[in-house]
Amino acid sequence: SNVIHHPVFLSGQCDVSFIDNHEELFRFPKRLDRATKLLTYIADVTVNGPEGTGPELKPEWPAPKVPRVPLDAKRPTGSRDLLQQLGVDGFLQQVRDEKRLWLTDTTFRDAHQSLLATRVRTRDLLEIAEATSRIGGNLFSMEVWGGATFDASMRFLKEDPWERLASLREAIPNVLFQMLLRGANAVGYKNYPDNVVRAFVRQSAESGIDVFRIFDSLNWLPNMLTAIEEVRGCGKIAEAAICYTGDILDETRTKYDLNYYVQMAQELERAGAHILAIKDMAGLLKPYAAKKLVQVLRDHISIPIHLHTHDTSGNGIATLLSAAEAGVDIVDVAISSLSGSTSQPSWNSLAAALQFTDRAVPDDLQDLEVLADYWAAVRRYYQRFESGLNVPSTAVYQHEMPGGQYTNLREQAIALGIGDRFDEVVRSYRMVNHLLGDIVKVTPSSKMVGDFALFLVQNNLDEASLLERAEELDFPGSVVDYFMGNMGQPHGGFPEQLQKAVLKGRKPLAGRPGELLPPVDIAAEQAALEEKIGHKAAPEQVMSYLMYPQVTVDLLMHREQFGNLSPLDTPTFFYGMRSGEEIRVSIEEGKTLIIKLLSIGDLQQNGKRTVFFELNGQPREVEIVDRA
Ligand code: 3PY
Ligand code: ZN
Repeated sequence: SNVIHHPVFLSGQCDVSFIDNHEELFRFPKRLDRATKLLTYIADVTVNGPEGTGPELKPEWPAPKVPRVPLDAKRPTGSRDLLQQLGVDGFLQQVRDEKRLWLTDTTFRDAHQSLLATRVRTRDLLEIAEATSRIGGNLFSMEVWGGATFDASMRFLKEDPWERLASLREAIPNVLFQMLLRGANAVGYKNYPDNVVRAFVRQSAESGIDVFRIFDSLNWLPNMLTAIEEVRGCGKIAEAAICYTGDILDETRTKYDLNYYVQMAQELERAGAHILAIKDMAGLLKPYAAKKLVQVLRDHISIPIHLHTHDTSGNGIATLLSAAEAGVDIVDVAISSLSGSTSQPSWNSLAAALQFTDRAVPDDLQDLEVLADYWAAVRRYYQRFESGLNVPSTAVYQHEMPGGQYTNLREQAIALGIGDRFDEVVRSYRMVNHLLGDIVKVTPSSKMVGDFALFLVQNNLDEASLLERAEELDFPGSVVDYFMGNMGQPHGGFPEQLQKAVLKGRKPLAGRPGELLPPVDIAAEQAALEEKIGHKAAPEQVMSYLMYPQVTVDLLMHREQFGNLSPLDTPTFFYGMRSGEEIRVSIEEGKTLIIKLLSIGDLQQNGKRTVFFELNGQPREVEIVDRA
């Protein structure tokens, strides 16, 4: 329409050179603005590399095949339709009554959090969403949100997690959406005042979450109650978790024995949990331990039991099968090409293993392969975030590191310049757990153990030298927080001597942080955010700001500078463009930009480079600071 309304065009005096000679056609404020922002981003990432780590030549990958689903065919009735028909209690009764095993697909959340440092972009999820809603129409739920995806999407992918949720919800209306909520820590790394947790739950429910898996990083029940109550109040499903650590079959490890878990499960049922989750975040639940745990829990509680594990040791499928034999109702799996290792066991494998048994799942094995093919191709885009851990590793039984932490801790170590000492970091992680008296390790307690471990390696400290020098050391913030009681109370208490050395005279909190912290004035926070960004903020953005003030402001500023980057394909998003390469970017329905990168200029005195493009056939230049 820019063309057909142009006076020269309307006068009829034009041929094809008309567009070339009238650059003003592309100077419409909004449109040109978006294109310029996009070119600036592409120039920047081409010159400075993925996440600013130095330029890397973009590899050439074959395009993933997106399965063509018969879009006119009726979408299968899914768990979300059932929930709407039957209500929470009726639906969960059906889950209990049916013989089949129910599955949760974690591909959109934990799988990539655990394999690819949480980097999978919304665009790649959306491409396969429609197909998943049909092929996965028999799932109990899809875990699509929460955990580390919330801050990682803002921090690294420059995405708004709420936009991700809204667009997935639209594409997948029939299957329950599940999120991981860290109890009083919501989707952050510290305890928030109760009113923040409640507001966050309400907004998440409103934005499309149906099932909330709620845990506390120290298995400290008081930290879970507010969230459970609020989820119930929203009419959603409250799935409360016992985090599994240790080994219930090992009689020498008495701190977390069978009785410990049974008691906690009973307390959670009494507290109003609709479902009990066994959250085996590190993959420590061995097959025969799973059988025993599920059997005994089944005898002591009546709500459905949902097992979450990680396949780090290679024992994952065996664990799920023995839990299935013992009567577990729901288990977590991931599509095969994003399964195994630090991720969940394979959906495809489990579905095949259960065929022709009374716990068989109704999923079509061939269709699952189609989803797997898509993800196998997409996974290549993220190869630089792979953990390098591609065989079963029983070392997890020693270090007990959560699957979701492994790749992230590795990234942290690289960022600190000790990536080549990652072995030491892992050993140190185990030592820290021992020093702390064997604690439950899951976000944020696991992050604290990780920070502590990195700190020891950076400072060349072992257990003896640490204890000797503790008084004079300046411990990482998360470690101080932990010993202050800001994450809650660990089972068995704090090691007193170390606590004294870390706190250096400060008095630790005695009660529950969420109760002691003054309520946040949410309207005032909204005003503060709006002041910083210079325009009105949506309620969802305010929630992000309450969780991660700086990250949220940075994201919104990034948006101002570069625009919404979701239309960019993932290889271009991470690597930029090769000289001579041409891409098409569909910025909205019917509007496609054709971008060609011609060349990158030499480094100038002012530290900048000029990047030469062609945008829809017109030459364009962008100046970029070379930070590499
Ligand atoms: C998270 O909190 O992000 C986790 O995945 C914990 O297992
Ligand atoms: Zn997990």
